[in-house]
Amino acid sequence: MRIAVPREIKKHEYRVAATPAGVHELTERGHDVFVEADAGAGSAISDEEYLAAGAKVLSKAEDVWAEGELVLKVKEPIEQEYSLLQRDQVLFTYLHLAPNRPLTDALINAGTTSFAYETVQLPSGALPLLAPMSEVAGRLAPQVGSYALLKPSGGRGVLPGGIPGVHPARVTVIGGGVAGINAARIALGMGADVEVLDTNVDKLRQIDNDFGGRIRTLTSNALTLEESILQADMVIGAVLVPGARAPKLISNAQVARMKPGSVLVDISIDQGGCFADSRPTTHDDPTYLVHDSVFYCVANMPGAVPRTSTYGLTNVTLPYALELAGKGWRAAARADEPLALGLTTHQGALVNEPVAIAHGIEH
Ligand code: PYR
Repeated sequence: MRIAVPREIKKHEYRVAATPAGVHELTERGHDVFVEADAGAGSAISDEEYLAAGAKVLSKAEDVWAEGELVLKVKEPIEQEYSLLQRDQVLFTYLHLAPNRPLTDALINAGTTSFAYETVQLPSGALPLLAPMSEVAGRLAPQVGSYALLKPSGGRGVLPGGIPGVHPARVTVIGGGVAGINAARIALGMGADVEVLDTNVDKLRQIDNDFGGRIRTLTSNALTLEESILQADMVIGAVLVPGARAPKLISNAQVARMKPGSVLVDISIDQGGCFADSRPTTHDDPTYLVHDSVFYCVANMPGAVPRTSTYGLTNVTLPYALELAGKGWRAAARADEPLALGLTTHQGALVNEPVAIAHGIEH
């Protein structure tokens, strides 16, 4: 099969969808791999490494896309890429369509067969192609949140770990999934006073066990959540309903009552965000004020640590890419139910239920 790996062009997106080792695996199995020049540069991978692994390196994005029976990407296509989508093409990437009607329409109109990384789901409910990026975003959240907490950044001027004799920062993590646990772990490591809320008591039990009670756990409901965020210096939103829009858990009126200079980091922003006032931002202008609180809503947080993220992501996507390339998408999806759950659009139809519901489209 002919496989295309374009360079990512979303703002400050430096990841790439295949490493030289991945290209080597694909070419060893007889596939032709076309990588756009400089696609790996942001992740410190050179064109020479791809060439040595058996790829053909092409300089123009249009030529790379045109070659691809299977296109491997990291981020959802942005507007400039809509015209490159083809009917007889399988696109394998993050899509996050629930909050993105223009891309949903572009995929439907182009007739592209698309599989979304974020809805590939194991019978346990785990999301194997989202997990490593949830780990990255979760671990990064207290780091960027701490920077936003600095007074010169507009924050409250609180050191996460405090010092002897002075309180540490209070950090509320909403959601005890992969992103939430990783956020809590790093916030705890910084010395903060950390509380995790989730509606699933089993998850809270696990966190309590894993951290020996050093992270407080609370069953989430509207009142408990409000009490927690009103005490917090930093709130990290890490809630996810696979494929669907994130629920809005903190209102504008509640933000008005939060501590001045408090920081809210919305890891759920790719799925529309879990705070009422969240709107996507970029790495070069990551924050904005709502009342006196600082919102951080960068939609591709892992893009800031591309070397780690590229390897973390491709470790888990490669086995699926090998299946898609080796068997063709129909046979691969028939043989692998988790992969089948990633199928999102096909020949002008939207086949993912949560996305269809989010847009009120028949499926
Ligand atoms: C990202 O890592 O950017 C996702 O979209 C999950």
